[in-house]
Amino acid sequence: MRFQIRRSINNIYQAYSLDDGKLYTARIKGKVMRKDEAEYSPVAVGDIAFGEPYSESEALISGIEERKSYFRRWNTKRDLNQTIAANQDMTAIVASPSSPPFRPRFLDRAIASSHGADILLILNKADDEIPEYIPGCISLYESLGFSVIRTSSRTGEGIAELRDMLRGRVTAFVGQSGVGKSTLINTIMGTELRTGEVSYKYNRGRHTTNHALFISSDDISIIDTPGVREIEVPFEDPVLVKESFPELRSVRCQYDGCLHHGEDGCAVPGLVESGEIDEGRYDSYLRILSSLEERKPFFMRNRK
Ligand SMILES: Nc1nc2c(ncn2[C@@H]2O[C@H](COP(=O)(O)OP(=O)(O)OP(=O)(O)O)[C@@H](O)[C@H]2O)c(=O)[nH]1
Ligand SMILES: [Mg+2]
Ligand SMILES: [Zn+2]
Repeated sequence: MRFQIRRSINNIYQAYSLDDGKLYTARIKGKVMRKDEAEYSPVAVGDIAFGEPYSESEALISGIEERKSYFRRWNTKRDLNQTIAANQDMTAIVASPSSPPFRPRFLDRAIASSHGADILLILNKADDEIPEYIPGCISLYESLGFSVIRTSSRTGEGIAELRDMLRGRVTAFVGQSGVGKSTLINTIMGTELRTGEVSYKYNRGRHTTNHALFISSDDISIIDTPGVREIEVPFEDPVLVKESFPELRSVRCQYDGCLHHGEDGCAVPGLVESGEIDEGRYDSYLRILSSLEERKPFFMRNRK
């Protein structure tokens, strides 16, 4: 049987059977899938798994199909990659203007943690006062080709437009805790997901959503994910990181496949100097590359 994973809590999954249309509580069969020790959990919400039921409502999963896309982060507590959502058509990165504060470098890391899916940037809580630097920052992302939308669950701004963008596909909502992901999903889907108060003491969310969840209606499917305080890019091929920076992936330097981090004949520093490439974005990129170095097994380090 083939299943779509709809919820994952401590290695127990809610799996929707694509064959009989029933929901099963599923576990991973034995050790077959544990061989990939580099992953926090071998199965993520959105995965298509195969396995067999062993009762009316329980099943064993023995493998997953290759992912066409994923959002994956570095789990700093466990020192492992962790896939948060899989097989989404679009990753919606949700941010808020002030509570919690808007952080472009967070966006850069979130973009670089998503592969194979379109990116949508959502500036939510548009009813809140928008600090002066934000519109310019948003235009930069638009000029790089990212779709951006402003929304508010309070005033309804942008909701109809967002609904249109979500129609007919699967979208994973990711972002800092407290930016209003679950509230937005409730507004769109009419669901009653638990939402929380932003902690004013720290001006950040309180991790109200604690596991990823697949929600679908006739024409819209959404994966809600737990908010994070910080996002770290997973350990992966630096070429993938370069690919997620549109302004860097197209630059041709002296060496083919230049990673733009200090190689001889690299054209990027000049483009940053002349203002054609945004300095903050380039800085984000360099920081991500060095964080990957720290995650590499030592014998692979310092290889360009
Ligand atoms: N001003 C304003 N506040 C909002 C809006 N949407 C949500 N909030 C508030 O933001 C807080 C956090 O909302 P949640 O929907 O729980 O945020 P979340 O992103 O799901 O948080 P996590 O589950 O921790 O990742 C709540 O207090 C909401 O009332 C909005 O459009 N405008
Ligand atoms: Mg939430
Ligand atoms: Zn270069």
